[in-house]
Amino acid sequence: MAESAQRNSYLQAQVEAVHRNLRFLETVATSPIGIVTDLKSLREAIPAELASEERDRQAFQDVTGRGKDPRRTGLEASDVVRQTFEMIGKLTPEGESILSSDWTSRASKVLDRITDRLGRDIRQAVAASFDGIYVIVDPEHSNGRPVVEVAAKALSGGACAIQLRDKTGERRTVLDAAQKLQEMCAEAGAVFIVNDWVDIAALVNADGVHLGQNDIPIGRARTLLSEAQLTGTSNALQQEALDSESDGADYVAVGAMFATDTKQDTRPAGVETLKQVKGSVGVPVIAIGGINADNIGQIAYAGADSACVASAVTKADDPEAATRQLDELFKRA
Ligand code: TZP
Ligand code: MG
Repeated sequence: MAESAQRNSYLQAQVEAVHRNLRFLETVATSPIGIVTDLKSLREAIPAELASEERDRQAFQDVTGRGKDPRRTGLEASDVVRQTFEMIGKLTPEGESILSSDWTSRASKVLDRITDRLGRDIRQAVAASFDGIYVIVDPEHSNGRPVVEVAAKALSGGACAIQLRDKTGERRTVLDAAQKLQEMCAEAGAVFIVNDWVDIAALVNADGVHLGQNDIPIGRARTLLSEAQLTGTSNALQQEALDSESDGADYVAVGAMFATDTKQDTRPAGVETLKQVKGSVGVPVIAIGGINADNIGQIAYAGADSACVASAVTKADDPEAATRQLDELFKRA
């Protein structure tokens, strides 16, 4: 008897938590309007006896006032709601359901829509911060210097993003470097992208992963990534960039713009292709390949949102000064 009373109060606390988290989602998932209405109707169908709108709002302010993007907190709240109502279902004795199967199936669909929407909004906001110099660090092209050291200098020089590209290292070495770079980029307010390795991007919670035409397809990569993590692709043709966008790429890189020694077997895709791509996709467009201080102006004029460079920074004697100079030239053009 005592056990059952205890379980009931425990279950009731979970029900109250679902109620509160749904109200929180109403405050962060503000569009489209249909989602808010659906959330409200789900919430109002919950038997939450202790709910207090005033107390909830106060609690939300405490959380959202801490500087974390409320959309990210919203994604976490969606997960919590789903796990909590599933647990309530499992712990409730047969025939005594608190949340009906109709309610849970409706809730599941609404939460899917919310995570889609919040994830897309977050990815778009992150991609919008590709607005300057995006630096690829690669241990094979850093003049023997550790990638973390080169990246630290690029960040001090104002890089908006760092990509870790390592085609030859042991996976654990790549993982360790990725972990460190993720922390450094988060601290600097820059985007961190892992080249090729979707698993490593997922493990270190990188901002995203960069995929070539013959790498894991975006759709498959997405199943390993969180909703908030980006995918970007390499493209040499306008059609490839269009296909990338319709497959869900959050940004497209176009190149090689100019001759490069950093990557073997690149296909040329000059400034004209860059202009065509910029005129035909809605996602940010990043120029790549052989970009340096002499030609970065052409890239900026052609409308690239960002210039992605490896050797112009990673092989410079002073990667910080090189990044700063490229950034100024790019933004001035
Ligand atoms: N993809 C197309 S060109 C290229 C990659 C990774 C190399 C970019 O390096 P660099 O040194 O800036 O030419
Ligand atoms: Mg690749």
